Amino acid sequence: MLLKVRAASEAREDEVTPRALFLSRRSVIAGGAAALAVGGMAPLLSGPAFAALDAKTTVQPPDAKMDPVTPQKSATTYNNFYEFGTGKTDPSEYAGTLKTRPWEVVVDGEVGKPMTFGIEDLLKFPLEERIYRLRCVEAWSMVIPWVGFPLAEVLKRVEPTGAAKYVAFRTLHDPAQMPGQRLGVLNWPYTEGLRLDEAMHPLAILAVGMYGDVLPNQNGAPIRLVVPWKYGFKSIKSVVRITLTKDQPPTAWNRSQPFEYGFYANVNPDVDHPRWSQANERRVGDFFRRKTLAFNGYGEEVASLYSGMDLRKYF
Ligand SMILES: Nc1nc2c(c(=O)[nH]1)N[C@H]1C(S)=C(S)[C@@H](COP(=O)(O)O)O[C@H]1N2
Ligand SMILES: [Mo]
Repeated sequence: MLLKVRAASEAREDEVTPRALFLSRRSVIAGGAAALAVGGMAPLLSGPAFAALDAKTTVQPPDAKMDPVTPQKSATTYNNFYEFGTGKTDPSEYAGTLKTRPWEVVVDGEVGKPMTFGIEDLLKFPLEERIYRLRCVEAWSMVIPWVGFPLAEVLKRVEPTGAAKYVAFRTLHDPAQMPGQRLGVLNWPYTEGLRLDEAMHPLAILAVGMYGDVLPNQNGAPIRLVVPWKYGFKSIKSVVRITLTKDQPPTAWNRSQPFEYGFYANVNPDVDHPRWSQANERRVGDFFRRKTLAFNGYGEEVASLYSGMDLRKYF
């Protein structure tokens, strides 16, 4: 793998700095990181910010032509989280009703050792910062510094059987906390799926934080998937169940509009959405559009997962 991992040095300043202090520094650090990001140096400078979640390493995604990090304000107020409404500002306005403690994630299905992880257990996995592009199927994108760990770490712990070929994910279903679930815009709960080899890929992470702090509810607290080479809708939020399966699992968007949203949903500038082009995108905050990259720029790492597949058919 091409991930560059930097081990934290012993007793770095950010590990001994009281939280209040480094939080107050964050804006300065974030600004510096964004400015330097053009040169590909940003992740190394974000140390003090992510100590809030005690990330031990910074993993620079292979695609180091890193565009500036999207302002935190944009990434936390321009969201898709239909459980709280279909407007972009609905999640930040209404997701306060989501209760993220206690929280459990059941991991079961075709596994030798089914397990239930409390959120406290999940926060004990070694956390890394990952600065990834997120490319929404609606043709806008952001660059977000996630804090999390590889999904593979959880999957290995439950010991997938030889029959496991896919991984199904499910969001919490509770209309009292998630008022959007009272409306029939999707088949609730929101579900997603990956092939097992995609799920095991080191770029696929479970995120518990962003911008150095715990995930805001609107971004999928307390734990969500992030699969950077796929359209954003694959990155399911507020996950409560992960089930390994023999067969390809049904997924929410594919069920509601199968001709528009495929199971694979790899970012592909050559395959248009039936109602709009996917050839380019608007980075949130930018005026001009930019070209969309195959696999959202992560082709070197993930294209081999799809060798021999017709990606027009398996869109
Ligand atoms: N449970 C759930 N997960 C979801 C969604 C949703 O509506 N519900 N929206 C998806 C879509 S379309 C996108 S683009 C991303 C947006 O993530 P962000 O708001 O953190 O940027 O979340 C994805 N995960
Ligand atoms: Mo999206």
